[in-house]
This record gives sequence, C-alpha cells and structure tokens, in this order.
Amino acid sequence: MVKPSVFVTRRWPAAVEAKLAETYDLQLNTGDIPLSPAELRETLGKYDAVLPTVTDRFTAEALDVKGAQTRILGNYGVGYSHICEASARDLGLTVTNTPDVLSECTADIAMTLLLMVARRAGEGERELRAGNWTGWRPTHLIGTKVSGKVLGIIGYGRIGQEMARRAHHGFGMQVVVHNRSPIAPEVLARNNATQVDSIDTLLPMCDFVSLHCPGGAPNRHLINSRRLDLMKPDAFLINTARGEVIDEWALTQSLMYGLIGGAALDVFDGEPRINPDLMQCDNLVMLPHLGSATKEAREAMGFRVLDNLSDFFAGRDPRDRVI
Ligand code: 8YV
Repeated sequence: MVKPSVFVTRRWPAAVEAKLAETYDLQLNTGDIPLSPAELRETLGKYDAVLPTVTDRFTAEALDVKGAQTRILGNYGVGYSHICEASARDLGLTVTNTPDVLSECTADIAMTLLLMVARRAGEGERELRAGNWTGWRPTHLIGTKVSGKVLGIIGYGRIGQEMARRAHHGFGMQVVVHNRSPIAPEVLARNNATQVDSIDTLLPMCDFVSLHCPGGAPNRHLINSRRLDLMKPDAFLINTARGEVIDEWALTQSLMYGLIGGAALDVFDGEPRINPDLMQCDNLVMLPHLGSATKEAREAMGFRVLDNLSDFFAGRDPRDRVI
C-alpha cells in the first residue's frame, strides 16, 4: 500500500518524527526556517498532508492554489488563526489542532508571567546581570502581593480554566471570567469563578487580567486604549494568547504613562519582530512565545497530530477537526 505523503514544516521532537516516519512517507523542512507563502503554497501541490506551526502563515494568498494534493493541515498547536479559514474551506481542506495537551504548560507560563510582573522579577534580573545591584534595602524593587487579589480571565476555555485553577487553589485569588458563551455553573464552581457578561464590566474589577481567547481578525485589538483605560491604574495585563489581541501601541502608551501597573507578554503582533517601543518599558516582562515549550507538551502535541492523521487516513472524522 502506498504511504500517504506528509510534510512537516519545522523540526519536531525526534520521538514524534520517528513515529511519523513509520507510517508515512515523511518529508521534513530540514532547514528549520519558516517557509515563505510561496513555498507553503508549493507544498500543497506535493503532499497529502501538511503539518504547519504558528510560524506558517497560510494566508488566502498561500492557499490560492488550483488542484491541491493536500487534503489535511494538521496544525501543531492549539491556535490556528495563522490559517485563513475561508480559503481552507474553499479548498476543501480538513484542519485539525492540538487542544488539551498544552493547557497546563501554557497556564504555567501565564502564571509565571503574572508572578514575574507583580514581583518585578524581570527588572530585578536585569539589574543584577547588569552589575547594578547595590544590596538589600527596604524600598528596593517593591512589587505587588498576588495572594487574595482579583484575577480576570478573558476566554474561559481549557487554558483559561487551568490558569484559574492555579490562581484560585494555589494563590487564593478570586477569579472573574468573561467568555463568548455561558460557562456551566459546575465548571465555574471548580475554581469558585464568577462569569460577567462583558469585558468592559470585568476590567475595572481586576488586579490582574489574563488573556486566553483565540487570536485572528475577530479578536484583533480586543484590548485597545479605551479598554486599557478601564483597568485599575495599578492592574497588570498578561497575554499568552495571541499578539494581535492587544493594540501594542495603546499598551506602550499605558505603560509609559503609568496608566496601568505593568504587563507581561509571551506573544506579539507580527512576532518575532518586537515593537521597539515595548523594549523601552521597564514595567513589562517579555518571553519569546514559550507557552507550550516543554518536552512533555511538545511531544504530546506531535502525538496528537499523529492521532488526527490516523483518524483522517482511516476515513474517520479527525478527533480535533476545527475546519
Ligand atoms: C505553540 C501556541 O507552541 O498552541 C498554540 O496555539 O501558541 C504555542 O504554544 C505554537 O502554536 C506551535 O505552533
């Protein structure tokens, strides 16, 4: 039997690549540099399945092909706003993602960012490494206590719920959530969370706000200057979702003029390019998109893509089909 051909756009954990090679005619982008839209488009003419990551922008232009050989895009990651949904549908592509397996690790990074920005850990590390630490003093790098504070969560899916679990059970925080659809009372009760009906209601209530909603056009600049102004002047904003959810220009204004307490970002609009104004903000912690970057999560993501491919090539509806 001819093995389906599969193209992996970036290098994956070795164990997953080995497993893929057992079942499929596997091709790797050994250069491990993101492919251009033209190169991505070319893959659609050659392989039965293409397995992209967040760095592969399958825009309408990249998906503008006639007679694609590819039938499935098995996305390595939970967010898929880098794939143009309308064009994928027009091409008749099946698209899958990798939910669940990275929720805990991504929530760990969100909690790390929350703690870092509240306790000024980034500033402290920068000071110490620059050789500028002059020793302990009562007023040095005074931060904000986390325990008992109010955490607002925008987007109460799997990652948002894991964040709430850490915050409530680990740090005794009060959790307020906003979600597009109503959350079942028993799901809210697990973390003693309260659901409010609008983001505008949530923002002024919170000492910390953590974003866990999808990216893409509908949520572009969901957090804009008007909404930043609704936050308490000493509140902190955390983003492990997608860069475009925040208007970064508005955020730099709020940070530079001290209109909010600080922010902590794992994702950026147009990453890996970083808005130079962000670099000037001391009350900002930045990480290079580390949400799912653990050995365990990255392997589990790969095996989850494999499960979806097995479903698809066996003629079943893939378990994590999103398009
Ligand atoms: C992934 C992520 O590492 O899964 C997601 O949506 O943001 C990341 O944690 C990345 O998307 C890999 O494609």
